[in-house]
Amino acid sequence: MDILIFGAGSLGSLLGGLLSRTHEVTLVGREPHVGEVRRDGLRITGVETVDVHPAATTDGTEVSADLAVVTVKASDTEEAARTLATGDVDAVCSLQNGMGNEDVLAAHLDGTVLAGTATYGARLAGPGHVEWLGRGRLTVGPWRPEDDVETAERVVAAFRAADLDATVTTDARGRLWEKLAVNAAINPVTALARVENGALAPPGELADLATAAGVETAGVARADGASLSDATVRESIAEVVHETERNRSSMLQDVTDSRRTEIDAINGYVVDRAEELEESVPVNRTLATLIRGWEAGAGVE
Ligand code: KPL
Repeated sequence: MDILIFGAGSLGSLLGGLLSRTHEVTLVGREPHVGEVRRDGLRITGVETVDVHPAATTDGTEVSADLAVVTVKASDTEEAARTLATGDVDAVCSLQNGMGNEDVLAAHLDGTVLAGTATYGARLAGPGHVEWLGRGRLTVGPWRPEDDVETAERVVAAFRAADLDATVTTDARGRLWEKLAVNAAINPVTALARVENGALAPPGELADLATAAGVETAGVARADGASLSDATVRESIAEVVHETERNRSSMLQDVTDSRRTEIDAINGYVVDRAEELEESVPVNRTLATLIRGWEAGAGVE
C-alpha cells in the first residue's frame, strides 16, 4: 500500500517507520527531522530497534496515495486537509487527539474518511530518531454512513501486515469518546505534575484526579449519545497508563518544549460539549483553566 503520513511528529514517525517495513511510506513533516530521515533514514529505539528509510518531505501538496494517515495536532487539521485536497488520496485516516478532526477532513476531501485511535507511546529523541515507549493499539472505523467498512478492513490488514496491533471498529464515535476520556485524564495531569504516564498508576492522588476527569468525560459522552460506561473508561485509563508507563504524554512534551498544547481539543472540548448538554464537569474545567493559564503565562501561540 502507498501510505502518506501527514505529520512526522513522534506518533507519525513511529507508525510511518514501522509501516515502511512492509509498505511504501512517505513522511510529511518539518525540518530538520524530515531532512535527516531523507538523508540517513529513521532510527526507532525502545520497545524494538528498527532502522528504516521511508521517503520524507516537507511538501505534502499534490501527492497521490492509497491512504493518508493524519497525525498532526488538532489545530493543524484544517491546513492538512487543504494541502491533501491538492493531491489525490483514496482514503484518509485521522489518528489524532481530540474531537472534530474527521469532520474537518471530510469537508475538504473526496475519498473515504476513517476515524482512528492510537495509544502507542513515542517521543522524538532528535532529528531522524524516534523513541518507541509503549506498544499500544490502533482502532480504525468508517466515520460517516457513506464511508465503507471494507476500506477500514483493508487499512487494518495493512497495519497488521506491518505487525501493528490494529482492529476495525463499527463504532468509531464511541472509540473516539473513549480515547478522548483517556487523553482528558492522562494528558493535563501528567503535564501539570511533570510526570511520566506511569505516575498515574493507582493508588494515588494523581491517579484519582485523572480518573475523575475520565469518568466526567464518559458522562458527557453518554449525554451525547455514545455508549461508554464509567467502568470501560476506568479500565482504558489503567491499561494505557500501564502500556505507556515510560511515555511522556504529548501534552507534557508540549509544555516542556514551550509549545501550544491540544487542551482546546481535549478537556476544552469536553467543557464546551458539557455546556451544550447541560452537564457539570468541574474537574475538566479546572484542568483546562490551569493548562490555558500556563499557555498564557508562557506566551505560547
Ligand atoms: O495519546 C496519548 C498522548 O500522549 O497524547 C497517550 C495515549 C496518553 C500516550 O501518552
